[in-house]
Amino acid sequence: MKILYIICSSALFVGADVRAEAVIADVFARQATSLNGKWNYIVDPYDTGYFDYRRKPFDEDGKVTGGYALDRQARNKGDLIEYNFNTSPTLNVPGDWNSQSDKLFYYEGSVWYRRKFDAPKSAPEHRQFIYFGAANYEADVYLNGKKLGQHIGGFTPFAYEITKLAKDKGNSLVLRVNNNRHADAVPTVNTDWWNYGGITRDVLLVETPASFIANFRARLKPGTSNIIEATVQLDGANRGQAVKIDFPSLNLAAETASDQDGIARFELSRPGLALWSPENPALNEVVISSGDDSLKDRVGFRSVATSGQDILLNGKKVFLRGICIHEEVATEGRRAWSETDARMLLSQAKELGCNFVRLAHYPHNEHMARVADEMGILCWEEIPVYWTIQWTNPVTLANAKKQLSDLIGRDQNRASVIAWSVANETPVSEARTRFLKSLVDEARGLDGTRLVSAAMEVRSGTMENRPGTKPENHKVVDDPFGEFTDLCSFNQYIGWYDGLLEKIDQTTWSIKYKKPVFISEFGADAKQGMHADAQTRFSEEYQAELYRRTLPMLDQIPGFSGCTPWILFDFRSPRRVLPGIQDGWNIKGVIGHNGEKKRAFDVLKNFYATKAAAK
Ligand code: GCB
Repeated sequence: MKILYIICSSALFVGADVRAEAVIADVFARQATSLNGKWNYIVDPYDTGYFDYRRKPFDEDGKVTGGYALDRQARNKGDLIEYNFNTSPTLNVPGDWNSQSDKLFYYEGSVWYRRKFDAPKSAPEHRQFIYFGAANYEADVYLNGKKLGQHIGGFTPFAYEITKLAKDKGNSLVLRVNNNRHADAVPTVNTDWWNYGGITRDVLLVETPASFIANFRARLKPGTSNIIEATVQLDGANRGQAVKIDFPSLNLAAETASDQDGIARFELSRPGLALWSPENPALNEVVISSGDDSLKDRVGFRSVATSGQDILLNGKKVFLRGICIHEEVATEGRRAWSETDARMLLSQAKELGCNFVRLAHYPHNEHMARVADEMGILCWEEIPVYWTIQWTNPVTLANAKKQLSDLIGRDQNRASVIAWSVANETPVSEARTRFLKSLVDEARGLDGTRLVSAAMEVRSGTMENRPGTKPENHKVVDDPFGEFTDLCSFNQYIGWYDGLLEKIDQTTWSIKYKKPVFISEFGADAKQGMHADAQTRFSEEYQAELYRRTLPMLDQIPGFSGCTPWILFDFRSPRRVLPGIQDGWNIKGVIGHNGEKKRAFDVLKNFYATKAAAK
C-alpha cells in the first residue's frame, strides 16, 4: 500500500543512549510504503535476546555481535541458534500486544519484533527512512543486524535514515520493544490507564530525493486575518535552492530561495481568506516543491487567543463544549491507532455536541488531529507528565521536553489543535512548578500561536475570610503554576472523590487567576446498564445526577469557558478492581465499554445544545 507522508529530518538527543533520529513530521505529502501487517515476535521477559549463546551482550559499544537482532537461522545441523523468527508467531502491527494474546494481557517487559521487507529505490541517489508512529515505551531498532538507535517515549514518532544499510531485497528489521514502567520515566510508574505495549502505530518505509522538503509550517500570521506565513525546511540542499509554495484553491503562490540553513520563508496575503472554525472547517490544499521533491497537504488557518476571561477563536468568543478521550477502542479493549478509529471516537464526540476534545493524557496518534481538522473539532493535546514525576531529575525533564517538541513538530500544521497541555494533576511544589514552567517556555518557544495549559488541581479551604462557609465546601484554585498558563484549567471530582452529590450544590469558589476558567475533568463511575436510585454509587442514575448538578454549578463560575468531563468511553485500568462493577475498567465513560450510552450522555448533550444555541 502506498501512503502519502512528509519527512522532517532533525537530530534530537535525549539521555546518553538515544542516537540521532530523523523525525517524520505530521504532513501528508510523500510516497511511502506501509510496513504494517503481521510481524513475527518473541516474548523475552529476561531480555535474553540481548545476548548471544555464550551470554555475551550483543551490542557492547554499539557493535552487534549476537542475539535476536541478527535474525539468524541455523545453517547446518551443528549450528546452535536458540531462536527463530521465521517460525515464531505473529502480531499485527500497528497494535498493542496485550489485546492480541491472552498470555500478553498483563505483560510488561520486552517483546522482539521482526519484519522482512524489500526496499528497491526508484533512483540510485534517493534516500530512505524507516518511520514509526510510536512504540510503547522504549524501542531498540536494528536493520540487517546493525543498530539504528533507541527511542524513549511511547507516544511520539521516530525515524531513522537507512539509505546506506537498506538492500533491494530481504531486509530484516528487528525491534526490541519494552514497556516496563520506570520511576524516572514520563509517565512514571503509576497511572490510571492500561500500559499497552508494542508497536502501536504505523510503520512506513519512506523514499526521498537526495535533497528534499524536510518539513514546513504554514499558519496565519499572528495579529492578522489574511496573511499566511510559511516556513519550509530543506534537507540536503545548498543555499539558494528554489522553493515554491502554492495554494491552488486560493489562487496564491510564491517562490523564493533557501538560506544557508536550507530554510525558505514566505509571507502571502490573501484578502477574504476563509478562516477555519468548527462551523466551517475550511482546509486549503498546499503544494510545496523544490528540486525533484514536492509534497501536498491540507491546512486550515485560524487564530486562537485569550482576552481577559474569554477564549477567542478568530477574534470571537468561543465556549469549549468538550469531552476527554483516551486513545482506546473500548468495545475491543485495545489501543486505537487508525484513521477509522479516530473517526469513530470523534464522531461520538460530535454526536454529544462537542466542538472540543481533550486528548488525554499523552500524544494520541496523528490521525486524531487530522480527522479533527476535517470534522471541525478543536483539540487539546497533552504529554504524559502525569501525577508524580521526578521533578529534579534533568533526564526526566529532557525526556518530557522531547515528547513535547516531537508532538508540536508533528501537529504544528493542524488548525484543530489549539492548546498544548504540559501536565495533569501534579502536586504543588517548587521543583514541580520549575519543571512545568520550563515545559511552558519550551512550548511557547516552538509555537507562540497556541494556548499553553495543564490540568491543575483544586484545594479546599478559605482564601479569604468567608464567614458561614464550611472550609471543605469552599474550593480554591491558587496553584502558583497558574501564573504561567493561558487557561486556568483544573480537574475537580466534587460528588465522587470529594463528598456526595449534595456537596456539589453547596460549593463556592475562589479562583486566583483572572483567566478563562476551564474544567478539564469531572465525573463519576457508572456501570452501563446498572440502574438504581441517584444515591447509589456506580449506577447510571448517580452519574447522570452528578452531571445534572455539576454543569449548572460550573456555569456560575465567572469566566467559565468550557469543560471536558471525564470521559467519552470507559477505559481499561488495572487500578479498577471492584468485582462485578469495574473488573479492570475505569467506568467513568458516558459511553460504556460495551458501546452503549449511559444516561449522563444525554444530560451532557442537552447542556451542550443549550450552550450552542446561546451563542
Ligand atoms: C483523574 C485523572 C484521570 C483519572 C480520573 C479518575 O483525576 O486525571 O487520569 O482516570 O481522575 O477516574 O479517577
